[in-house]
Amino acid sequence: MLIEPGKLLATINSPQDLKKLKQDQLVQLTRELRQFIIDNVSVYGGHFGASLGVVELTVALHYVFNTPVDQLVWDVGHQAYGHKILTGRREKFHTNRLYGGLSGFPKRTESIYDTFGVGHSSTSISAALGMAMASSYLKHSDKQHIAVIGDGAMTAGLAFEAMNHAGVSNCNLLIILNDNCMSIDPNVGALKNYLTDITTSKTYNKVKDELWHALGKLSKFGSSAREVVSKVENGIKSVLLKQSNLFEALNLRYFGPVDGHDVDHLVHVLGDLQSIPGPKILHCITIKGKGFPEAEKNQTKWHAPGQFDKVTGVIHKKVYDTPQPPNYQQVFGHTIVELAEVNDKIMGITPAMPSGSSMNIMMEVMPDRAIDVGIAEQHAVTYSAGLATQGIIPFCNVYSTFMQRAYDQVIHDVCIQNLPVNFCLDRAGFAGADGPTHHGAYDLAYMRCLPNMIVSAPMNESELRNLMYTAQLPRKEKAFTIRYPRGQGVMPDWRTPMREIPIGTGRMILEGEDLAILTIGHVGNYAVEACQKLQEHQLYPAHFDMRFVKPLDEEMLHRIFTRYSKILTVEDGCLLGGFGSAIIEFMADHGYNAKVKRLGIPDRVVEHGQQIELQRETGFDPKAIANTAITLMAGHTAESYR
Ligand SMILES: Cc1ncc(C[n+]2csc(CCOP(=O)(O)OP(=O)(O)O)c2C)c(N)n1
Repeated sequence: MLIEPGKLLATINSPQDLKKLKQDQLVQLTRELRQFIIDNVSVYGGHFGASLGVVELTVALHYVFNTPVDQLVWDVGHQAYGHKILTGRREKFHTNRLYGGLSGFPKRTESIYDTFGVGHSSTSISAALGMAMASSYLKHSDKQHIAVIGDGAMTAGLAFEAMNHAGVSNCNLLIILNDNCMSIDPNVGALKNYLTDITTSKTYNKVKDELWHALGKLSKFGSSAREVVSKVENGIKSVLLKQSNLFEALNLRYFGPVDGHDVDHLVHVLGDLQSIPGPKILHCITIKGKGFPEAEKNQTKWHAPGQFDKVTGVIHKKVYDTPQPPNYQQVFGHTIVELAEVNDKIMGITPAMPSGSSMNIMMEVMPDRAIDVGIAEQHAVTYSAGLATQGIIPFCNVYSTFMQRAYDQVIHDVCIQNLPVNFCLDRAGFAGADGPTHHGAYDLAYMRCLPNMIVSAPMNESELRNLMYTAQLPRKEKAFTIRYPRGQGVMPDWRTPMREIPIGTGRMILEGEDLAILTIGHVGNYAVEACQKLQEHQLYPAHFDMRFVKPLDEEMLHRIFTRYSKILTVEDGCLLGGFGSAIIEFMADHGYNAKVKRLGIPDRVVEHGQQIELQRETGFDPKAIANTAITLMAGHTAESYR
């Protein structure tokens, strides 16, 4: 379906075209850009509210700054749709997040305007500061460097590390704080309260207004602007301002708050800030979902709503005739509540993903026992470790990809101290349309090499429940990782009674001959499908769901290696150092000599697409498993099974 841009937008193929517009045309352009985003996302899906909220900012930034020479860095990048559309990707925008199409995030290989690849939050200030330092070293003194960061992303330690550094630098760095009071869920923590205070404080706004008044005269002063600014600062940025402003205290000049939906004013303000040297921050107030009433009203739901009817605002949901399996996320959310109702030591921790992980279910019914700590994975892990020292049983739920950020905390604060913390790693395996920044590809490998760590993956809903049940049983030591993918399991009737799974035990799914297929986690269901197909070809491999990557079920493996000379391992994780590697290590350590073939995520960056498309591409979908099994068992070529 071809989506037509508005008349003005149709003329913009680069920021150079944008600069040809008169300033009084910008409001019309923002309307058209907003509509184009609505038209596209309603049909093709993707992130929504965040991009709508920065339409005016995006237009103003590209209108004022000399991109791509000036370096514009978007934090997270889920809000950069307007940026993509204005920087030559309008005609391809309908491929956004689709297999082979545009990435949903800024990506250096996609456009010269994408100065830094993003997806994970809170990197923008560090990256822009690095660029600014480089420019200063290379004597590109006129070059501007702008980081656009949300109030949610600002809660992360990394953002503060960067500001701490920026404050003692002399770089041309402009931080734009896009404050909409929202993360995906409502933003949390003391910083949020501070930003609200600063936005509503009368004293503050009086000082601010005076400052802007003075700044408004800047253009008249031409090259003496810097002098004027310092006078203005000395004059009205009083002791009060310095002491009461967090950013000023870090030596960043603070400007704002300004209305982030007033494109005219933004152009004016950004123009002025261009001539103010050194690190500075502009505080913009915006509304997430601006311009689409449903999205403004329910900002969490409309963060990434999927396809919807742009007229009625109704989100399209697939309708099925038969009961469907739940998402693993829902199973986690309900099961932790069930367990916590009986075991009062259980607590839930999420770093900024209450609705994504379904921790919000527990937060709703047990608000004092389930907490969102903000975009702060490192803190979430160490905080959980602290809880564990006092006998609490923490279930720290972190997306597999975001746990990468807290790796040292897992090692230093949990494993070395041998603390019984439970980690539920969500979105393990391919994340799908979010792409390589979000794939949970590495967790099996990065967790299994750690001492005092149990690593498991459920093959279905019931197994997830059992693993969670097992993880909350009294245990004095060892961390316990349970990783599961995004999306549906396989059991419509999933509320099965829970039982303990002895740690380090696998289970046989299918008895067979010649070949043993060893799987870990949800991809075991692909092997089940493959085995059914193979039986039609009179091929009968055995199938084992190993359940634990660490400790491995050694007894079972001894039996397997004694009985089978051909082994096929399947995992939705990286092949280097993952589950298959563990099996080969076992084989080598015990002197077995089987023919082993490993299927999983190869050693390269796998782009975005639906999970199944990516599994097909990388060769571990049901068909690829069956074909590999045929090759191994009968020496046939992979083509023999279609
Ligand atoms: C390290 C990391 N943790 C979690 C996320 C998931 N995430 C994506 S966007 C988002 C909220 C960002 O909020 P904010 O920066 O205020 O931007 P807004 O969506 O409100 O525009 C979160 C938590 C992430 N991308 N990176």
